[in-house]
Amino acid sequence: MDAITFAVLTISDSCYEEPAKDRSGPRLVTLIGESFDNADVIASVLPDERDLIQRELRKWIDRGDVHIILTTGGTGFAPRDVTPEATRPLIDRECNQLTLAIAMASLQKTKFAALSRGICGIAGNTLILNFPGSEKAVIECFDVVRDLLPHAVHLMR
Ligand code: MTE
Ligand code: CU1
Repeated sequence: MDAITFAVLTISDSCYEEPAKDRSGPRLVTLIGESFDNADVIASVLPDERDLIQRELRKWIDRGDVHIILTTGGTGFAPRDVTPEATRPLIDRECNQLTLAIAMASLQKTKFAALSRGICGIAGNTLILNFPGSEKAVIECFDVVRDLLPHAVHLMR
């Protein structure tokens, strides 16, 4: 298996103001490192601003060498939660079953999973997954997709 390049985007007003508060982004970076010997990871933090989120996602998609983007945060019902709205226009092909797999596993952990509006889809050669913002949620969601990702990347190459 060739190297997989990941990008992790933390989307949170409070983590943007105070990056030390971000636990889910660094947790995802750690989980990726523990799960794949051959992964490269880039990461950044943005506030809940649709235009800024789209610009960062577009930059990574256009690089052409980022296989997977994991976002964390901004999927809920709060007025400033716009991660799915920022993601959706960039997606060429929605991955509804991946969204469903994450939702089903998450609902077995907590009924509050019904309050995430996160989506999954392919933009160019890049798979984008929206995870919720808590550290607990990213651990649970990453666990669902971990085994699927190498094959997904293989199919997209
Ligand atoms: N999914 C999993 N697997 N585990 C969780 O703890 N928390 C939920 C939900 N999805 C949760 C989850 C909660 S409480 C909320 S409010 C929504 O994700 C939205 O989270 P976000 O606004 O931080 O993206
Ligand atoms: Cu919540």
